[in-house]
Amino acid sequence: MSEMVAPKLMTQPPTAVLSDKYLAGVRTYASGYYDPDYAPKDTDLLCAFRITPKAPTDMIEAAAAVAAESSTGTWTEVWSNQLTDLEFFKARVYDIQGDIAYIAYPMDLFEENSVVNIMSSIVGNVFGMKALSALRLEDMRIPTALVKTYPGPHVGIYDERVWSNKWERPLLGGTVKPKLGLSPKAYSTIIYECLVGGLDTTKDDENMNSQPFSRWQDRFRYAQDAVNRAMAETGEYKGHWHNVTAGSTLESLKRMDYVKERGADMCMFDFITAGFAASADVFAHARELDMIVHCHRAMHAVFTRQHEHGIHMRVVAKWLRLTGGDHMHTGTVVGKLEGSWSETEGLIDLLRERYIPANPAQGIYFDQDFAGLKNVWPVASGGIHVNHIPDLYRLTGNDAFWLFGGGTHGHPKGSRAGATANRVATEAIASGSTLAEAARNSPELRDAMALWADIKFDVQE
Ligand code: RUB
Repeated sequence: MSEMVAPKLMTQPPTAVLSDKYLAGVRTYASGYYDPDYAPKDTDLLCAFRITPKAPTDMIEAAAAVAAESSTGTWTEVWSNQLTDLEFFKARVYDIQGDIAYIAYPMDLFEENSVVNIMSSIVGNVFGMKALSALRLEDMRIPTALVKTYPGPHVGIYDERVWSNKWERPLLGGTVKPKLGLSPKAYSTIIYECLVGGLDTTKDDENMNSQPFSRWQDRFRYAQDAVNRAMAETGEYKGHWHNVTAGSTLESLKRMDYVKERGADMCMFDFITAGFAASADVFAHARELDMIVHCHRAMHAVFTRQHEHGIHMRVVAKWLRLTGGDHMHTGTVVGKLEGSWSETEGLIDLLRERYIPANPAQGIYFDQDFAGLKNVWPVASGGIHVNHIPDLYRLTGNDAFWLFGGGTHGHPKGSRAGATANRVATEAIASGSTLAEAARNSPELRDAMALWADIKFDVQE
C-alpha cells in the first residue's frame, strides 16, 4: 500500500450500476481507516491528535473515526465509493501512542496554497463527533511538496534587520496604552515620545480599528507623522504598526493603500479574528506594496489553551508562516499571559528555523522542513517590564521583538523615560552586561527597576 503513488486510472465512464463488491451497511471506522502497517510517505500530511474517546468507543475506533471523517469516510458504507480509488485518497491511523493518534493524509486531499482548505478538513466536523469527548490537534507535518506552494513571509527576520540597519539585539516595540479612547492626535503624541525615547516601533492594539473616537484615516495620518518626526530627530529607522484589521478584507486592503501612500512600511493584522483567507489577501497586498505585516493572535486562547481540546498554537504558527505574516506573537512565559517555557521555545523555533526536528519535550511531534520560506519574527508581549529582560533574552536571544506597553507608559516619568529604560536594559543584556551595571548610568532604568521590582507573574518550569 505505501508504495502506491497515484490513484488507479479510471478506464470506464462512471456508472450507477452496483458493483458486486458493494456491501451496504455500517461497519467500524477501524475496519477501513486503522492501518498500523502503513508507512507514511514523504508527501503525506501528518497529524498528531490527542484523543479522549467517549465510552464505549475505544481509542482505535475513535482515532479511525477522526481519520475517516476528516478525509473520505462517513458513518455508513456508500455505493459511490466504487467511483473513486479510496485506497489512494483515504487518511489512515498509522500509529497510536497513549492518547496520541498519528494520522497520515495523502497530499492530494488538499488544495495548494490554502490553509483554509486544510482547516476545513482537519479541524472541521471531527471536533464535534459524539464518539469523542475531546480532541486536540497537537502538531501537523506539512509535506515539503505542499510547503512549496505557499508564499511565506515577504520580509522576515534578516530583511527587516537590513531595512532598519539594527543588529545584535532584540528589537523593541510597545503597544500604545490606553488602548482605546485616545484621540488620534493624543495617540500620535504618545507614539512620538516612545520612539524618541528609544523604542524601535510602536503599535496599535488588536482592538483598535476605526472606532468613533479614532477613525483610521486620522489615526494613520497622525501616527505616521509621529514616526517621520521621530526618525528625523533620532536618525534611526522607526515604525508604527498601523492596525488595518477591518470588518471586510476589501476595507483592510484600502487601509493598507492609504497608510503606504503616507510613507509607512509597516502595518498590523489580527490574523485569527480576520481569518486565513483575509490574511492571505492582506499578505499578498503587502508583498505588492513592499510592507511588513505584524500579526496579532487575538482569539487564539479560545481554542489553544485547553490541553485536551482544540488546536495547539504550534499548528497555528505553522499555518501563519506558510500564509505569510512577518511577525507573530508567541508569548513571553514570564509575563501576564499563559505559556510554558518549553512550548514557547518550540514555537519560536518553528517560526525562525528552516528545518525543525521533532522534539517531544517541546511537543513537536514531527520533523518540519520549511524549504525556502522566509522566517517570522517571534514577538514577546503581554505584561513584560525591564526586570523580565534577562529571562526574555534567555528565551529568545537576539532575533525577537519584545513589546512593552504598560512596561513603557507606566514609568514614573512617562512614556519617553519608559522607552529609554527598556532600550538601555536591552542593549546591556544583549551585550553581556547586567541590569544593575546598566542602571548605574541610567536614572530611567533605575526608576523602572525599582517601580516593578516585585511585579512577577507565575513563571512556569
Ligand atoms: C500588550 C498586550 C498585547 C498582548 C497580546 O500590553 O496586551 O495585546 O500582549 O498577547 P502590555 P500575546 O504590554 O501592556 O501587557 O502576545 O500573548 O498574544
